[in-house]
Amino acid sequence: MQKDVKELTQKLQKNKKDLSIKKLFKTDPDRFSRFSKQAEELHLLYDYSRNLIDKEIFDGLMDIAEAARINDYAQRMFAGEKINWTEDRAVLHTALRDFSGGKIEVDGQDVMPEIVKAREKMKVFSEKVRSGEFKGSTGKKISTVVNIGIGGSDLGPRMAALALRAFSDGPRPVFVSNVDAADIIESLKGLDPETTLFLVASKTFTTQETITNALSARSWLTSALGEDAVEKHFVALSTNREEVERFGIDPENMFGFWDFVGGRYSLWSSIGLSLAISIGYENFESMLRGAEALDKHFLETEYSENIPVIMALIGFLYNNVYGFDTTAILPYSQYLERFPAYLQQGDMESNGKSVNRSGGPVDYHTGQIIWGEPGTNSQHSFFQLLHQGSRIIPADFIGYINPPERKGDHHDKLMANMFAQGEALAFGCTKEEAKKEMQDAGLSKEDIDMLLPHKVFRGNRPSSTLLFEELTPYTLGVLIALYEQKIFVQGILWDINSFDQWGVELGKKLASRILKKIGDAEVEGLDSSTSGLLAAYIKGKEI
Ligand code: G6Q
Repeated sequence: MQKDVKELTQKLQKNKKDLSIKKLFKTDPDRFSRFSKQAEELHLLYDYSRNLIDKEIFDGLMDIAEAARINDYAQRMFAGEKINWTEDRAVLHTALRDFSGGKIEVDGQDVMPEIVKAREKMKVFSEKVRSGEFKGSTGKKISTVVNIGIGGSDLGPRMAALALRAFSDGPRPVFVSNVDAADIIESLKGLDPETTLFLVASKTFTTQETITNALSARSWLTSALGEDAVEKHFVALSTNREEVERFGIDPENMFGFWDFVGGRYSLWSSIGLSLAISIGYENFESMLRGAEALDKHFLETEYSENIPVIMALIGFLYNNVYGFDTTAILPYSQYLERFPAYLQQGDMESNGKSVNRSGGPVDYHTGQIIWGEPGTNSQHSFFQLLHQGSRIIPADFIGYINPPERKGDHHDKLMANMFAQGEALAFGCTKEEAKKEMQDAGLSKEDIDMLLPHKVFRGNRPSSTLLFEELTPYTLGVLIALYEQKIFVQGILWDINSFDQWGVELGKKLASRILKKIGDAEVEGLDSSTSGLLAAYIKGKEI
């Protein structure tokens, strides 16, 4: 951490108090309005009143935000400065959702004209596929679009395509990512080569998993329709023209983006083409505009009213002052079923670092550990631990006042559960309350005595709630950008580079070394565990 951020954090650690959320609400009838924020332009109500904060802690967090000069760093990112210093790159996924008409320069070159051109190309192509003007090699309309990619080239479009399913009126999107053949085998089952379009999504176009899957898809297609069909059934989403051509895809059918768009931030680029084809370009653009609105809020709102800044600081407080280990992400929307998985990459790949800006080791925890599942299903699985486990796990609830479609009282029930869970976590159930409940139910004294300790909920478990007006492409854009900027702010607080990912390289390198050994049936030069496992694999392999 920068020196002054560290000192202010130590001050918070030293003055750490045993706050009771219940008492905080009792002593301050205005607590909800004090610690919540309605942002009309984002269609969002953010409630952070059920957290372990009081005015003094909140002010302490604001001092940290000031000391960290968050807005200065944000301005530098948005202006195209090369803030990803280990890769010597600008970080401009924000430019992809910029409709202001202004200039953004990287190395003295305005990047906006190229971005506008790329958006136009996506628009024209997605409309052609949707209308049937673009046809497969045998003249048939495309009915299924298969996105082949992994990591940032998969998680974003997959999550968003699921989230916006209710808006899909185009070809069905399918996603293949795992190098496990099961993924492509099962995904291709029942598909018709004549009406299937493959989007090979890979920034580098060298990723083992993606190229392996793309080659299998290619042979599936050509064995049915012949070599010439490739041109009409394969499109590339990439920055690597040479490799795309080498694969046999016409560069005309390549949708580019740039080095300044990190993989896990690339949904806003041509990597989102499967989504644009599925929901239509207008809806896709609306998602970009939602993200743009969030960016504007982030850049122009004072820290004490700034939602991503507050979210980041609360996460920082739990991580670095209270020492809570993990954070649960709990969308009360089936549409957001992949959102926690998406966010795991966004958050943990960005901030799972232990080397600071000056190249030295950090001596504090970085990176929130994120996990979660949609409610209400998760209530029937891990909520037990959230309510009565020995650890405190702060949670983010995400819900919508209006779902894309109402059916009976499903949504009221869903939301009642979400509100109730936050309430139960915060306020729990005292001994007296639990006893009275059992007495009212007519239980014997012995049973009450035996059950009582198990029926008590200590409460005081913090959570925040993001309540959106409705689930639309626009509000999905807001939600994703909100977490992106939260992650960015935390990277500044922890004084790390949130935009590289060297930590994923070693495993890849070792896997390719081992793969060569499998081919050679040679197992020397490895540690005894790796060579033992490998020997067993080679011996038992059925060919
Ligand atoms: C994300 C990472 C990583 C990347 C995948 C796929 O920030 O860089 O998840 O997206 O490794 O890479 P390609 O798009 O190059 O295939």
